[in-house]
Amino acid sequence: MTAPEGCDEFDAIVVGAGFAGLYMIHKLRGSGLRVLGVERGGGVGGTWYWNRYPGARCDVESMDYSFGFDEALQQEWCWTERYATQPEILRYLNHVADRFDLRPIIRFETAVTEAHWDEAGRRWVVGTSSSAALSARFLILATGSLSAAKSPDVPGVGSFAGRILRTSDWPDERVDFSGERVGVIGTGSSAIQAIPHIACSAAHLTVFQRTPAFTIPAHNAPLTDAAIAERKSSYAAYRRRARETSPGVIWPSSGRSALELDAAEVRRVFEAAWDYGGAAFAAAFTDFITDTRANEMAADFVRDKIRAVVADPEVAERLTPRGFPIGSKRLAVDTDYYATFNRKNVKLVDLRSSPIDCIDPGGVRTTTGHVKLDTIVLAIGFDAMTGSFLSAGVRGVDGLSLREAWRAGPRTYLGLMTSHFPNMFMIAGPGSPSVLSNMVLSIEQHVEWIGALISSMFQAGETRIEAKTSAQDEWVERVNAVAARTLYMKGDSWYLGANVTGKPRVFMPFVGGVRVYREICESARENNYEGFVLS
Ligand code: NA7
Repeated sequence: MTAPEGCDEFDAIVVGAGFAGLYMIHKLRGSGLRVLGVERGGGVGGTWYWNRYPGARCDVESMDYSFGFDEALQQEWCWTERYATQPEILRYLNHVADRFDLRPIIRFETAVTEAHWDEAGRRWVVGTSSSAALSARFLILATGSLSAAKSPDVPGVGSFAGRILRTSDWPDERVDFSGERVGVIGTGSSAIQAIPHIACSAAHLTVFQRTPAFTIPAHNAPLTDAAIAERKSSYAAYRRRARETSPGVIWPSSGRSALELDAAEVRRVFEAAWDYGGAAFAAAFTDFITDTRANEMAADFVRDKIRAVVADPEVAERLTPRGFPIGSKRLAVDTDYYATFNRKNVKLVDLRSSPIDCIDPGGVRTTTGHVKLDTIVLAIGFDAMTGSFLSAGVRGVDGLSLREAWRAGPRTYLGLMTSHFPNMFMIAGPGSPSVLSNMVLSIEQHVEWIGALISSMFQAGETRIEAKTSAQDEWVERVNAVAARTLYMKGDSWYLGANVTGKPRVFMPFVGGVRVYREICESARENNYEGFVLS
């Protein structure tokens, strides 16, 4: 496919204006390139633009989950809480967009409908929902890992006479649940954050749970001036240290195997991790996600906590996760989740023992009864890590579609490029640390690597880069080999694509850690972009 005459031409088109897109646009424009951002939302924010449900919060601490690339930015912005709410993150991203004057080069409410590689012109020709075709030398998909919502796979969902809300596309205005009977379907991270809020405002809440999740209390609190000042006094050094860790955040850890200590010592370490709060619980012992016995100790500790918090032993039992390693499905971070089930207006329906038959006009019918509802909240998750890339309608060399190339699961080199798709980069793509790391830190690393490469290609007059199939094959094998040494393979998680019917079961993130990953990327660059063909 060639670019139609008169179409708008750019050096680079960046799809998405969340954390990844905003920084990529800023970076490329700073190198003197003509860049265009294309964003389907009406504003910046990406996942933080859409996921506006009550209680939405990041489960990485705010002073970590923010840009470190600009010292003035990180000094001037003041986070107010240990874990930032969705509105605060959205304010931050709007501030970033204004501070770097990015809005004028972003087309909002514009979805990419197709993108075809033009081999003769060595350009991408991009179709969008709102304008004539565009073309660019480089196409960068900054479309997010958790942005393509899973389609509702509950029979009869369209027949419901009441209101249906989705956590992944929440209305912009305040939603009033007062006096209502509300049902929430799903008990992943989004539901775990929303449920305590909805329970406080609805007359009655029914939670439909298929798989109970492990969740750790956030112990969220306002950030003190002293804590902010301390971090800011050496922010750059702190960020450097974070880049040397595995998850991209500095978490307290015993630095020991749980198997080395006696039961009382193990419990003391877990108690300290529980009191510290959040996903850092996974770092309490070094073998949390690699050793079955150590993992089971952690799981048992959390199960005891559930029993201690939930007053009704039967409800506690239904909320207790079993049958998969803790952490193999994403560890949730909550505020008052388990305690919410002590409220008189909250009921838990266990879909394992009474599955949903269908949704009908009046509510949800399970195999054991009917629950009348005014509003149903779907918190059923995402076609994670690949959905947003596949929905862009991308076709590479000889018209090969990305969907076809990834039919048996995503194949990338370093999570950055995929062979047969020249000049197309992904930010936080499958095969990179992405969702199993501090996303913002990983995004910065990708943007800087891609930015340096594109800029050097322009200087050298090079017009085409493609990942070698052999390098890609080796990388896919390595990603799988690292994952095979962990317990991640034993949970039916969205990391494995197991939440979407028919999706190939392939472990998608690189779990070797952000330090190792960065060193591999740096080494490829130093070796003349080893694994890529440049011309
Ligand atoms: P998740 O973590 O994928 O959770 C989705 C939840 O919805 C999970 O409990 C699912 O149960 C449940 N689900 C999905 N489909 C159905 C149907 N058809 N019937 C009943 N229950 C269903 O998505 P979230 O949005 O909560 O979180 C995604 C990430 O966003 C999160 O990890 C954070 O990083 C932010 P299942 O486990 O499949 O049995």
